[in-house]
Amino acid sequence: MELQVAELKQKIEDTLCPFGFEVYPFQVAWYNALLPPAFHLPLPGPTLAFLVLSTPAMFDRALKPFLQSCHLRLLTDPVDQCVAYHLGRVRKNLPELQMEVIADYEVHPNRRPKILAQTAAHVAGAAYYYQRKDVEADPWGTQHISGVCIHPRYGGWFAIRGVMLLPGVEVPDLPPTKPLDCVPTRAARITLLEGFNFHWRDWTYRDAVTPQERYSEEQKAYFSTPPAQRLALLGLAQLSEDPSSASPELPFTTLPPKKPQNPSRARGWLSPSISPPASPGP
Ligand code: B12
Repeated sequence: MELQVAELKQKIEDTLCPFGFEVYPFQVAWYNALLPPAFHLPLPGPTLAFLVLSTPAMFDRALKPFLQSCHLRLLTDPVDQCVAYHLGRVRKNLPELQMEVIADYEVHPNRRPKILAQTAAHVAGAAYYYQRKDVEADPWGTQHISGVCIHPRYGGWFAIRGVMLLPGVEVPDLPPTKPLDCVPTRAARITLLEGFNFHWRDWTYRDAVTPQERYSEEQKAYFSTPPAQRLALLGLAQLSEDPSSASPELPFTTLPPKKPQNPSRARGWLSPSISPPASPGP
């Protein structure tokens, strides 16, 4: 890996890894090469970017302390605000760098996602993106089948949080890293894609490989609970839903709040026949 990339990666990891995140460098060109122009990132191909994902540890190491520190203040999207807070810390620790962050939930006005998180995870070598076309003679006929990324150590027990782009930092010699194909057989890929598409609420697709760590029962309960009741589940309560009670000290330095542009709205530009999940989790 280029020295410059290795140093930057180390600095970002020092900031994020203790809180349960992982980062993987890639070139914008690798991402753009797989996508039609409408999805391209409008930066020179050799521009350096980092894919950011959260591991199961993020819940205890980042989210719970964040919720406790924001106790009784208004949080509209706690997980996204927590991630934004931590990505903001990266920005603060690297003030000499221009940095653009695109979160997984951000969409264009036509509702197209600003970043295809799974394609980015694949080209960054973080997690193999299994798609319908990776199954020979697939059995699904005319059904829409969404693809899913599997991480070699966490299986499906992780979430892709976004990408950090570093305009002006060009790394044409960065060698590409292939993601590990940890679900190599046709039968296992069918089971995986069916689990992700038709039974994702039972969590089983996440065990496509035996993971090093899963979400705890508490974390699963948190993400299975409707957002309005999640704080109470952790023994925390919010005083008021009045936006004027939002604390000016909240460290939202990186990303706008999610509310108007969440994944279930992102769904709208795809097929109207796809039904949204009851409570999207990580
Ligand atoms: C919209 C959306 C939904 C919609 C529609 C799903 C869909 N994929 O069609 C709905 C609401 C149904 C949904 C549901 C769920 N979702 Co969702 N969703 C998204 C979101 C925001 C955008 C996905 C999207 O629209 N992609 C657009 C399509 C066109 O992209 P595509 O199919 O990948 O096609 C491109 C590739 O094929 C690429 N390409 C072409 N050739 C090649 C070759 C290679 C090698 C590669 C790599 C790429 C590539 O080109 C195509 C575009 O032209 C992403 C986050 C994000 N920003 O990406 C999360 C995301 C995909 N969802 C996620 C999850 C977990 C879920 C749920 C389990 C609920 C949950 N949150 O717990 C359920 C699963 C049910 C299901 N059927 O998908 C995770 C998946 C994590 C993973 N391990 O892969 C993501 C990444 C969110 C995250 N933060 O981690 N989701």
